[in-house]
Amino acid sequence: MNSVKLKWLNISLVGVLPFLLIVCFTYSCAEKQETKRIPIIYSSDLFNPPADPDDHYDLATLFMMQEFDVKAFIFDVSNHTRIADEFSRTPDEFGRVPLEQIAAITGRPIPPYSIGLNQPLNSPDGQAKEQVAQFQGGVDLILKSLRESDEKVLMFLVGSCTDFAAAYNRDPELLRQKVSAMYISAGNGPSGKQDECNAGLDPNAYICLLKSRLPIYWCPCIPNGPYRQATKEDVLAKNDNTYNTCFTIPNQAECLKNVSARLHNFFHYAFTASKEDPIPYLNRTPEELTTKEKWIWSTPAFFHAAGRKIYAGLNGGYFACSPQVAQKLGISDKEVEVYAFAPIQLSQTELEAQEHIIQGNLNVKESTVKVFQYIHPDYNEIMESALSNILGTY
Ligand SMILES: [Ca+2]
Repeated sequence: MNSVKLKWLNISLVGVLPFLLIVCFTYSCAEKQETKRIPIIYSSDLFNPPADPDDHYDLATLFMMQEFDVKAFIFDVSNHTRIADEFSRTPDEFGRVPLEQIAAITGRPIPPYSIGLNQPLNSPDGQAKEQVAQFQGGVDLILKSLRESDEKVLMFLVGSCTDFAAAYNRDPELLRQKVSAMYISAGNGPSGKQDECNAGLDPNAYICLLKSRLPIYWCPCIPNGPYRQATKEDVLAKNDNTYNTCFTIPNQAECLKNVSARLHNFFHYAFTASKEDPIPYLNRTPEELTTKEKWIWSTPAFFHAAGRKIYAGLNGGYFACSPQVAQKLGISDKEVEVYAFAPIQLSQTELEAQEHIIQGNLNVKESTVKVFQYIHPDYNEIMESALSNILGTY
């Protein structure tokens, strides 16, 4: 077996980071000011009823953050349309309903949306043009949105990598010119087997994006090995288990206790898999939410992309806000370093490629790929508080 290292020397110019665009975001709705918003293309395995309502938390967070302007929304259906069994979803179950609900709650326009590819790429450079027309709309929308944008666009994926990778493979130069940053919530961290759900849905697409030399912010979801979070001991040891974004909400009703009635009902609709008319449902009298635990992954990617920092509140809890808002709140001196992104050089032998294994070298000063790492032992508690507070602003 040829074991020549296929190095992805991800060292090149990194585009102007989008969070440099951020100015003066204000914390309360009443204080909203006109700001230059960051154009976003978002890909999510959002379903109604949800496969996992973590995507509803992500959707709500995305739309509550005034820094973002969602220009295109891709329904990643790759995990639920491949096999004709009880897990299959029909087109009316794709994420249109929660998207319309959250737009109604936040007063944001419903962005253009489309359904993505339903089969994985045949190879890391696959374009997926052979897939049926019904599932081509997502890639087409990505390319159209980028072509029509006068400025660079930030891309988030919180499901499979399929649509972003197919778009890249069809027009790599367009993405090089127009993508300011791409946040990839997938994988298992710097080295070893990449069998996490989002990475595993399309290993070719995942590898394609990591080696693309686009400005990638890699947000692995879980460590290697048994399904778990990093522990405080891992954080203190700064080991490989800390290179992932996972945190848990121990009690969802508690986390959501300060949200508006309409946002409460948005979550209630999802948690109960309601079939009622979705927009009028937002105005009903709130009923109790589940107290079950929930695992969450993408929140820090949103905060980082918006240029927000994390601060301890004057009366407890933690807030993710811009330095300008922190100054207004009188908490500028209470910034807490909770996570960081580190440059990483990735490589893979042909044998490793067959086994979905990658090797990461963190001992580099620069790379187009930057990997997320927990650096605070109280990461879980801090992130849960910051999420609760941001959702509580609507
Ligand atoms: Ca997801």
